[in-house]
Amino acid sequence: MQNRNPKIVALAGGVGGARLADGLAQILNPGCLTVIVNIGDDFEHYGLFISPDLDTVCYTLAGIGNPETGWGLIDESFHMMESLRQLGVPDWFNLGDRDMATHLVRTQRLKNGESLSQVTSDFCKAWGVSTRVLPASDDRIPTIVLTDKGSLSFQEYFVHLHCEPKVRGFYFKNANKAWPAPGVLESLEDADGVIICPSNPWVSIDPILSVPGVRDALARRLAQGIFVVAVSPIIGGKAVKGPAAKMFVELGLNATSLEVARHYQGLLSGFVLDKVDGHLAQDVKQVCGGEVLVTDTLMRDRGARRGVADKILDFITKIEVDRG
Ligand code: FO1
Repeated sequence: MQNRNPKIVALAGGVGGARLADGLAQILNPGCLTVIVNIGDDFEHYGLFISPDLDTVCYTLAGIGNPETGWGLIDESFHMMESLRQLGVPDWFNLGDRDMATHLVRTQRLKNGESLSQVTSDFCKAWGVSTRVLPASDDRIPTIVLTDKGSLSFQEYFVHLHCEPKVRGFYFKNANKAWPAPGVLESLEDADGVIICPSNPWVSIDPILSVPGVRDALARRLAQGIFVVAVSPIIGGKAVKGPAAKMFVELGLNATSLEVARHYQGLLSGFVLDKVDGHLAQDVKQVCGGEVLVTDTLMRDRGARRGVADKILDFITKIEVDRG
């Protein structure tokens, strides 16, 4: 990338995506980073509209996210949950007392007819987040997890049933009728580079790619020569966090970075492997358009997030320069 301030678009889901987005935001000048976030985890609970991945990304970028869980707020309490339990309502989804403000205001504004992207933009201003955070769509596209226990809503599968059912497939309900949120296609058309964050390919990234126009925009930009790189969420055959590796195995695939690269085949010009998986570099090169970065990709703290982001941006810049 010739220019100093590359315009980067990051596709992100849960915790891994939020962490890399935070690393990128620490390096890139304001206005250079757009994060397009998964909304397939969104659901209605106690009459509240809850958008977990948007909140995880925004809280992490704002530096107020709970570093242990990766979701919800730091310094949180759960007194409301105790009162809910006394009232005998389901208590498997923990809503923090501070976090409740987000769900109450989002629900009120969506019921007043505002869009999820407008609410998200105002929340970012309120939380001091200068990075542009966009929901993949303002429409509802709930991820349905097809399992040996039947079709489950994402949170039912992920939280209530602790990812135990065996997955057979995924369905992004109403995706074919959805529209990309304002700015999503524009940011991809304007990007100097796109980074697919180390999020779950099946239930964080695929839902974003299922929004009509997004996958085509990515393929078009790739053909125009911009750099599209994916970062593996699987290291040494295990997911850093969550059920990604288990899902690959249950779908009859190997739980490896190579399978992750294959999952995105046709959309990539490069791939980022953790050092533990350096032996897969040659095979991954065949699959992902030839450029592979092997580095330490674990993001244990904010400094490590910045370090990983720095190496990825150098990687992209180097390739852009080599291509001339
Ligand atoms: N994940 C859990 O495993 N248990 C919870 O009780 C839980 C509550 C919760 C509340 C608000 C929120 O924004 C996220 C929450 N998450 C919880 C995470 C949520 O399930 C996300 O969808 C996953 O992190 C996947 O991205």
